[in-house]
Amino acid sequence: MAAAAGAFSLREVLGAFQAAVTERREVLLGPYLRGWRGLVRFLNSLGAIFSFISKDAVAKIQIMESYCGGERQEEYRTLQSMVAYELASGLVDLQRRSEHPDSGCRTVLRLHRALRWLQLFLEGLRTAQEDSKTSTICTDSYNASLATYHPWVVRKAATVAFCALPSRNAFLEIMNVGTPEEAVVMLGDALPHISSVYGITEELYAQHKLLNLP
Ligand code: 1PZ
Repeated sequence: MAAAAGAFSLREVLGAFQAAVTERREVLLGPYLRGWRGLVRFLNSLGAIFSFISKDAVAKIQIMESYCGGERQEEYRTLQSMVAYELASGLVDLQRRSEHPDSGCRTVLRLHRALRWLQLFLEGLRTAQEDSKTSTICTDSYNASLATYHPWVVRKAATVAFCALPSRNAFLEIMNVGTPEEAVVMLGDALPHISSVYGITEELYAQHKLLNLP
């Protein structure tokens, strides 16, 4: 069954990441943040137990949206222009958070690390056996990515929340893409675009030595 008209489908959300990459391999912040907004909406639909996660994601999306709609919005059109502008203007705290605690560079870095989790998680979901547990796939992806950057208490809370995730088939269905089989096909189409955004960002941040921003 196809997603009902007007219903929220993860297909469009993941499509935003496709729209974020230009021919010149730039990452457009508008579509990137739209993708994140959609992911948060999806996360909220999974239940209140995830709200501590979505609150943090929303706070970061809002920081970025205010730059993108602010006085220097031209500089925040792409990730590349943002990095160039913030670095050239001394707007990034490189050693510890002090004068510029919420630079675009450090804020996107947090989302970027979470995108790695998303990539691993969706790939895990796509390729897992039908009877696999979503919570296990989620925990494994988290431990292989984001967990490294989180203190014990956050890791603990996250792992507890993951237990509330529905079974793999139910999860594929709430994506609202159609049958679980159709959702798997959609993930196969969408994941290369997420990988591409992730790879371009990782390369850009590595080039400018920004991968460990406080
Ligand atoms: C489907 C299940 C969803 C699982 C989501 C997996 C991610 C778990 C992340 C838990 C962290 C939440 C608490 C906030 C932590 C913040 O300290 C860190 C670092 O930011 P800083 O403190 O340096 O400002 N924030 C993050 O790591 C960003 C986390 C964003 C998570 C977005 C998840 C999107 C989920 C999409 C669902 C399809």
